[in-house]
Amino acid sequence: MSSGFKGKAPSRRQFLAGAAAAGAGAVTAGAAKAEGDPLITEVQFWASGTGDGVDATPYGLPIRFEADVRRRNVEWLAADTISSINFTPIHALDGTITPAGCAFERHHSGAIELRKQDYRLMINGLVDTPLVFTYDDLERFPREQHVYFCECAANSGMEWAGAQLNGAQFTHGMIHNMEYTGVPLRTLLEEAGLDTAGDLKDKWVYVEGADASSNGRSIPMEKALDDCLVAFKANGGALRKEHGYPVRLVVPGWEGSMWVKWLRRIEVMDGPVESREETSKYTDTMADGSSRKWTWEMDAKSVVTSPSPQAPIKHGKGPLVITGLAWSGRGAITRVDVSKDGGKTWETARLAAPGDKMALTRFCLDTEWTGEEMLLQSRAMDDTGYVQPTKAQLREVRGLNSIYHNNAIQTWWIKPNGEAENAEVS
Ligand SMILES: Nc1nc2c(c(=O)[nH]1)N[C@H]1C(S)=C(S)[C@@H](COP(=O)(O)O)O[C@H]1N2
Ligand SMILES: [Mo]
Repeated sequence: MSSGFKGKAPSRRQFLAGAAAAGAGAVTAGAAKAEGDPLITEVQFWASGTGDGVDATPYGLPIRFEADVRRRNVEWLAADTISSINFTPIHALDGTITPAGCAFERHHSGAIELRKQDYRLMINGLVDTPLVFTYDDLERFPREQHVYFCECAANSGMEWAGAQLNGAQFTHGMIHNMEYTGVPLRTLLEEAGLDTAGDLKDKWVYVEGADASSNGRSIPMEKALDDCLVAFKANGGALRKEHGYPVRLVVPGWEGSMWVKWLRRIEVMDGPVESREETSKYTDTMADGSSRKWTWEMDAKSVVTSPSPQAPIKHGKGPLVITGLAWSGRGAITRVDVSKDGGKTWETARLAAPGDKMALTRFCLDTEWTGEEMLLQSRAMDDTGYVQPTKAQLREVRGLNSIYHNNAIQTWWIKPNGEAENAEVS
């Protein structure tokens, strides 16, 4: 292999020098130290012996050095963890798919353990033939695979009154994005037969879980027949217990509360039930005290995940990657703008891939940081033409009494030392 290649390949130093001349700047600053670095000049212990054999971890977990990338809850939010929520560490992830092991959980009466053998799904009410499916039955229907985000309507809810929680994980982490495999709900409803229901326009389905809370929600028939999935796999594998094993409902683009886990019953009805989770909860109290209901779709939203309070800039001025997530429950993300000055001027970010409908979209702005403070914001647009509002714009319409459905623009105050803090410029 002693071809002429060796002589022609640029040395690391030449490469770095070239890169610097091309404007890559301070990314190369550490290179000069390479010569005296024992990590380069000495044989390290990991190269002096052998590593683990193939069966050391039949089902692997992340390496221990990444232990900090984990779900977290905010203890004062709920009296007990069985009816609470934790948050996805979005500040530490990239791409769009959320690893199941750190995807947020929201339970009203704890995560239950339900075996496939004990699983039953009933369809009843205004159907021609009431049916009960086992888990195995579900796997015999034609299936579909789709990537969708699931966002709790309470995501960013604590931020209505002002900047509150210090980290993208806490302000925006009630969201996950997975590839689901499942049977269209339409297929199962048609299997039971909808002639008895008559005109489907004013019909609803009521969906319930097998947990003690049951988390019942009413869904208009139009949505039930459109794109809802009765899902039994996420990210290629079985659903995790905490995400509804063995079967959950996927309601693309609509608030997480409707994504019933441990799905046990679907009743076709001639009206909505107006259950707890769609009256006293998950409605929006307006300025005049009245309540806005049936706000199912999650409006376009985005957040810079890095830099952010839990992901400060540690490398000083020079090349900086600003990255984040954008999504819309009404369709696909078409554009994301980033502002460094609290919304006075905007630059259009690069989308890692064209936005998928009702799925997370990753954006990046590859930029140079002068070392000055920034008021970092992102603003999402979707294919309906909707533009993510500022906090002031949202409050003008909704007042200050809301908890749910806060999709306002988020601001991170980046300080000259690279640290970041939750801030509000409105
Ligand atoms: N059966 C059941 N389904 C449920 C819930 C529940 O407590 N029980 N919580 C709902 C709420 S409010 C949300 S936001 C999502 C959260 O899904 P996740 O736990 O997979 O993140 O599940 C929904 N489905
Ligand atoms: Mo939720």
